Amino acid sequence: MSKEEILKDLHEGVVEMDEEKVQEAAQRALDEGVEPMDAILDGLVSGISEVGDLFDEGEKFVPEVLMSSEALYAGLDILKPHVDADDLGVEGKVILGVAEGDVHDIGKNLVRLMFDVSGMEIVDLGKDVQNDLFVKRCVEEDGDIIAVSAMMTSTMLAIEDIVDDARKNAPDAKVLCGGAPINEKTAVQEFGADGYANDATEAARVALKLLKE
Ligand code: B12
Repeated sequence: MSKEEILKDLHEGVVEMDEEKVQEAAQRALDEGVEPMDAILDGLVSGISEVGDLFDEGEKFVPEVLMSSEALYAGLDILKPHVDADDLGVEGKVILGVAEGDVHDIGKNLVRLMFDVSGMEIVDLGKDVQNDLFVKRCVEEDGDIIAVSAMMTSTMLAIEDIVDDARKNAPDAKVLCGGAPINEKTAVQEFGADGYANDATEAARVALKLLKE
């Protein structure tokens, strides 16, 4: 089976909410030597992006999107342990979580994966994290970076509060944020964050830059 066919199966498995198809394709990707990160990005993430478009068009509904994300996670579980450690030599501790009121954690988990393979230490607070917990845990854990994910226009507003809290109570920590409704301008100019990234690979790069500042 060619790489293209395997990626297509991963993509289709996510769209079709077919956990078994995704698991089989993920295993085949490993057996056939497909780069695990390619399988994740060009198969699984590409599939959930199509699901997002179908959701926007009213062709898919929340329960189906949820089943598609479960299929994505089934593939991620198989591929994740095989992602090559691209150790960027980053030494730092990141406090990571999804903003209050927001349960979208697929993006956050991919960011976590990239932080992980870059050599960073991660404290994962999970999803729907109370605003004040980010800075509180950063102080307790002596973190270097507070990384906030927000996927909704309503929940992204939490970032501004977290930045204010950080400036007062954890002045040495850098705040990094990301998520679909956010861009560099909103993140840095409006919310006052130190950094923004639009995908997981870039997130690790920006984190590295912030740690060196
Ligand atoms: C999957 C999904 C769900 C799943 C979530 C499952 C899960 N465990 O995550 C379920 C079904 C639960 C869900 C529920 C809802 N959803 Co929804 N959902 C999506 C969907 C289709 C895909 C999101 C996703 O996972 N994308 C794939 C990942 C890989 O991309 P990503 O998250 O953007 O992450 C990347 C980057 O943003 C970046 N990044 C992300 N986080 C961070 C953090 C840092 C620090 C950095 C540097 C970078 C970074 O790197 C990531 C990896 O490359 C989007 C549509 C879309 N097109 O985005 C809607 C979407 C986000 N949902 C939406 C809505 C409205 C809802 C609901 C309110 C629906 C409802 N009526 O109940 C609920 C809300 C629940 C809640 N309170 O949070 C809206 C939000 C609209 C808005 N702008 O406010 C969207 C945009 C759909 C739409 N067009 O209406 N949803």
